[in-house]
Amino acid sequence: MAEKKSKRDSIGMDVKGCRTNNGFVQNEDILEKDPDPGSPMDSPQHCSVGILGPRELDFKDIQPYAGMPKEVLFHFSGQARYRVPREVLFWLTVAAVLVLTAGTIAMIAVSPKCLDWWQAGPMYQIYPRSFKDSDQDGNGDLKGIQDKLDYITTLNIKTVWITSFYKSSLKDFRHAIVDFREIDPIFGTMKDFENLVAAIHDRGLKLIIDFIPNHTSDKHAWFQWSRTRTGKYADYYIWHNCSHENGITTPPNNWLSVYGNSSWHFDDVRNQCYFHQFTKEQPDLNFRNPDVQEEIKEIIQFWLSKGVDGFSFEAVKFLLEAKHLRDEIQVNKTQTPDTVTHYAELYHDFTTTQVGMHDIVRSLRQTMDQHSREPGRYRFMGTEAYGDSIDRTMMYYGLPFIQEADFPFNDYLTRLDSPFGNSVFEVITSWMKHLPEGKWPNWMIGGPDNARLTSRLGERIC
Ligand SMILES: [Ca+2]
Ligand SMILES: [Ca+2]
Repeated sequence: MAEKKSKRDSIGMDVKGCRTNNGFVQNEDILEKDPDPGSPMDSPQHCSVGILGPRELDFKDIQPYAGMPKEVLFHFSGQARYRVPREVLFWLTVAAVLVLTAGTIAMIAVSPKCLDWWQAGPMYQIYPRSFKDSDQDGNGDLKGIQDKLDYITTLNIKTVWITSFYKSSLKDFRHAIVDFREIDPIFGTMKDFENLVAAIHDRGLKLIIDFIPNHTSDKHAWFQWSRTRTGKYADYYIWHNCSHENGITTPPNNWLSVYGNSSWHFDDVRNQCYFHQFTKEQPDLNFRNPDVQEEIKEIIQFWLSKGVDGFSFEAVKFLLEAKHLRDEIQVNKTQTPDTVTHYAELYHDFTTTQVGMHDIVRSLRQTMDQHSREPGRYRFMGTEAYGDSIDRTMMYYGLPFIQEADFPFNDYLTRLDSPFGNSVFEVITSWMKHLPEGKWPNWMIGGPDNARLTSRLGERIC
């Protein structure tokens, strides 16, 4: 036994002029042995340790032991009974790490995202003139909205949506804007607006506002400069030659205003006709002019810098008109052309949803995104295109890699004559069926164009 142990301890080592290396073997005999003070082996000596060649090794009858030299270790580690379990454990560990990593990525990918503020709660749209009058002058105003914020909060509303409050003429429910950067005096002052924004944010609410970029008031300074062909403003609106004799205008084509009759109006200052999709007091801006697009972008930035959290861009399908002036097609081909005066009597293939319109909407999105980069400051963008088909409406969500609106407002429920049972089911399933993957739906149940829900349906249902 002692012989075997000695052989084990000294294997692989060729001692030349120094002690045999016993490694970490717990050889009590060696540890307890008093060294001979006179022995030359007591003093440190330089010695050389040589490794015997493979042919000199003899592992017969040797078992693995703690502290074995590497030659012995290699000998045993290469044996199948040690190598195979070791490799199995290694590859199992690698596989486990890969599975865990893939599982984590998959869970993150399929988990629903946290809702953004514009998804987390209802929006409450306010037509300020009829909401609350804080100074009893007969007109609702911005201070009135501020007075009602606590009430709005109790409704669990998350977003306040205020319709047009810009300085305007009295035309078309104040949608004929004289100055996009001013508050109309009947609603208050810019200071009132800034106080309202602060009060809304103090309550953890968000604010979005209406904006109709398609047109201005004919009282707007741009139009006044345009009709006198002043500098760059000469091309800010859509002007065409037309004849005007004895008080009768012959327009360039048969295009009609949304409110009926010709969409061209003769201007005796410029001696040309200008185009208007809505009233004649609302001349259409020329969105094919880059300067006009830049002006609109700067107006959006102005209000975003005031703290507005988003926009609802209205009437966007009217932004562009065909450059050719071909007549639009009559719905009833047998109708005498002179009697076609109602908007519904033409197909509006040349005055709505023209090629390039969505490019403008995307540029509006880009402007919003420039102000969304700070954490928690995402700027919402909605679009409104009343009367569009469901397919066209869905286009405002954008394309898979080109975003437009966060959502186009879904007013189909408000259009129902009898919002009950199957008709409601069809509206909801139609929207969900056409909704692009990953996009967010919305359900308008009222707005400034409709009577209140309780008035339409009755208190018992609401
Ligand atoms: Ca008032
Ligand atoms: Ca237009």
